[in-house]
Amino acid sequence: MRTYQSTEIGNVVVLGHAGCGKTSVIEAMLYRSGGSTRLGKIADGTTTSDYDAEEMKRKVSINGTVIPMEWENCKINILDTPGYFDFVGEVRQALKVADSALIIVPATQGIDVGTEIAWENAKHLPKIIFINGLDERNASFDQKLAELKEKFGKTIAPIQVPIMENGKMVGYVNVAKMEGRRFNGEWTEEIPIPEEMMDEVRPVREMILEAVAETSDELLDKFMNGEEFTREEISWALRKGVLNNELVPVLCGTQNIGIQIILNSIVAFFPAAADTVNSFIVKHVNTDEEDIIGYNEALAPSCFVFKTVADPFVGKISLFKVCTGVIKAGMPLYNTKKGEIEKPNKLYMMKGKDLVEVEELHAGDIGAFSKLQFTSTNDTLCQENDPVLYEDIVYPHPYYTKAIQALSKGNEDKISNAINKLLEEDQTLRFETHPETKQQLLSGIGDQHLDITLSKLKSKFKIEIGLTDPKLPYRETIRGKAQVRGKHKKQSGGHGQYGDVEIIFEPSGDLSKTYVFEEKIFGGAVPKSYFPAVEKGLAECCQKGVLAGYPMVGVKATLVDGSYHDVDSSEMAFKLATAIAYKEGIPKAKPVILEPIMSCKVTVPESYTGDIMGDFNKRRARVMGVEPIEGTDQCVIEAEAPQANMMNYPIDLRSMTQGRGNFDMEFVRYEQVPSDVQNQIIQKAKEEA
Ligand SMILES: Nc1nc2c(ncn2[C@@H]2O[C@H](COP(=O)(O)OP(=O)(O)OP(=O)(O)O)[C@@H](O)[C@H]2O)c(=O)[nH]1
Ligand SMILES: [Mg+2]
Repeated sequence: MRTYQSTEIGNVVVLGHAGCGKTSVIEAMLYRSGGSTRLGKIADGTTTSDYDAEEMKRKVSINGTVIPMEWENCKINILDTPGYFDFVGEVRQALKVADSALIIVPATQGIDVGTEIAWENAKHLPKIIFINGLDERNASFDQKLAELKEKFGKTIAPIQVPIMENGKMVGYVNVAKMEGRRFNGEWTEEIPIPEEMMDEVRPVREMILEAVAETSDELLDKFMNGEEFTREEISWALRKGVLNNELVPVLCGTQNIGIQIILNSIVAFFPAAADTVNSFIVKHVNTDEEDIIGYNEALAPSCFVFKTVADPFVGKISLFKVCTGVIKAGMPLYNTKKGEIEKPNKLYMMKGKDLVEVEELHAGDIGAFSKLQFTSTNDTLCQENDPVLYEDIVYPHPYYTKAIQALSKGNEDKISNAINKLLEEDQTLRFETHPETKQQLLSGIGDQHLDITLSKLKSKFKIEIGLTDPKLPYRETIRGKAQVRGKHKKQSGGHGQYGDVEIIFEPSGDLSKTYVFEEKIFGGAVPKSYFPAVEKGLAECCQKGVLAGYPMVGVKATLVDGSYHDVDSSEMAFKLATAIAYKEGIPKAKPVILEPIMSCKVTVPESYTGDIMGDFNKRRARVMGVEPIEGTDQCVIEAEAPQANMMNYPIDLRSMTQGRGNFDMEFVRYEQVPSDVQNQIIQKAKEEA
C-alpha cells in the first residue's frame, strides 16, 4: 500500500447483532477490493479478521480487528467488532477510532437488540445500513425496510431494491439513480428496471425522496411542489445528509453479493479523516488547556493507543490512531502518561493478524508498533516538548466474578503471571486476590467472557483452572448484652498461669470498627499492665465470629472486674482468660450474621420496569425508586440488594431484557441476614470446616 494523506483515509466501524455477517461481509469487501486473493469463510476458519484460534474454534468474533483496504484511491480502515455482548470492550475500542459506521442488519424478521445497540453506539457517527442475508429462506427486504423505518424514522434512506429470482438476489434497482443492475460474475451490468418491479420500487423511491427533502429547505419546497429532484441533487443531499448524520442510506445483499456498492458508498458518503466530525479532545499538559482537534497532518505528530494485542510470536503489539501530524518509522515518541520515551524501530499497519511494514502514517490513519517498553492501552504518544493527552476509552465495569480453583496445587504464581498477560489485552477483565477470603478472583462481563479467558489460559499458557462461586465477605456482630467471667488457671510444676477477667459484651453501634475496648476496673482488681493483653486477646478473638467464623464487627467489650496472682499472672494468661470470656459471652449476646448490601442502578427501556422490579423482590432487594431518563424510552431503577443475590445479575439482566439493560453497583453497608439465610450460612461453614 502507498502512503495515504488524511484526505484519502476513512475509518469505518462495522457493528451489528451477533452472527449477522459482519466478518463475512468484511471478508468479501477485502476480496472485492483486491486486498486478498481468496475469499475466506467463517465455516473454514479462513477469514482475515477472525484469525485467533478461539475465534476459529467457536466461529464467532472475539477480538476487534483492523482490515485496511483500498478503493477508488482511498484507504478504508475497516474495524470489525464482535457482536456478542461479552466483548463490548472491543466495540468501545473500535468506536473510539472510527469516523463512521457500517451497521449490518439481518434480513430476517424483527429488529435485533444488536441492531438497536449498534444504532445507539453509532448515534454520533455518519452511518450506512446493510441488510444482509437476502438469500436466507425467511428473509424479506420489504419487511425489514419497513421495520427500520418504523424504528429509526425519517433518516432511513433506502438506495436499493433487490431483484430476486427463485429466492436469489440477482441484481438490484438503484432507486437514487433509478437504474437497474444485474450481477454478472464478480461485477454488475446495467439493465432496464424490470417492469413488474415498478410497484415495489415506487414506494422505496418515495422513501428516499422524502429523506432527501429533509436535508434542505430548498429541496423540501421542491418536494412539496411535486417537482422531481435531479440525480445531482439526490447525491449531494445524500452526502450532506450522511455527513450531518441526518440520513442513513440502506443497502442490501448477502455475504458476497452487493459488496461493491458498500465500498462505493463508503467512499461517496463517508467523511475522510481530514474532514471527520468525530474529532479528539486533547489536553496540552504544559498549559493544562483542553482543545478539540481534527485529524490535522500539519501539526506535530501524536497518536493514541487504543488496543494491545499479545501475539504469541511477535509479543506485544500496540495499535494506535494517528491523531495529528505524520508518524514516521524510527521516530522516537514520548509517552505522556508514563513519562518515558519509546523508540520503536519499525512502523506497521495491521491487517488482520499480519503486520505490514510502512514508512509513514498520516493523521487519521491506524498503525501498530511492536514491543513497546512502557506503553499500554489508553496511552498517548507524542512529542516531548509539547506533551498531550487524549481522552481514555471508558470500559464497562466487569461485575461477573468467579473464584479460581487451581486444578493442580501450588501454581498460584504461574496463574497470576499468565492472567496478567491477558489483562494487557483485555481491559474488561479484572484479577485480584481478595484480602479477606484470600481467593483469587476473576471478573469479566459475562460467562462467555470468562469461559474464553479460561480457554486462552489453556491454549496460550498451558494452565488449567476451574471457576467456582466466590466466598462472600460476611461479618458477624452481636445484638444483645452479656456479662461473663473468663478464668484461665493452670498449675503444672514450677510456674503456674493465672488470668481472670469479667467482661461485658454489647453492641458498639459502629459496624465500621471491629471492637471498642474499655475498662472500668476499681481498686486494681486487674492491674493496668494487663489491660493491653486483654485488648490483644479481644482483637485476636474478633477475627473469627462464633457462628460461622466470619470476622466480628461492632462489638463493645468492657472489662469490669477480675483478679490476678502476683507470681502466676502473665500477659499470656490474661489473653487466654479473655478468649474464654469471648467464647462464652458472644453466644449469649445474640450473635447474628451480616451480609454486604449493594446499591444497584439498572438502566432499561421503560417497558421492562415491571419485570426488573418483580425480579428484585425475589432477590430480597428493596427498590428505592424509578426515574425516567428524559428524552428517551429508558428509565433508571435504583435498588439495594444483598450481594449474595447479585452474583449472576449480569447474565440474568441480559436474559430478562435480551441485552437491552445495563447496570452498575457498589457496596453500601452491611445488614443482618434473615434467620433462614443465617442458618444456611452456618450450615455451609460447618460443612467446609
Ligand atoms: N446464508 C447466509 N449466511 C450468511 C450470510 N452472512 C453471513 N452468513 C453466515 O453466518 C455466520 C456468521 O457470520 P459472521 O460473518 O461470523 O457474522 P458476524 O456478524 O461477524 O458474527 P460475530 O462477529 O460473531 O458477531 C457464518 O456462518 C456466515 O457464513 C448471508 O448473507 N447469507
Ligand atoms: Mg465477526
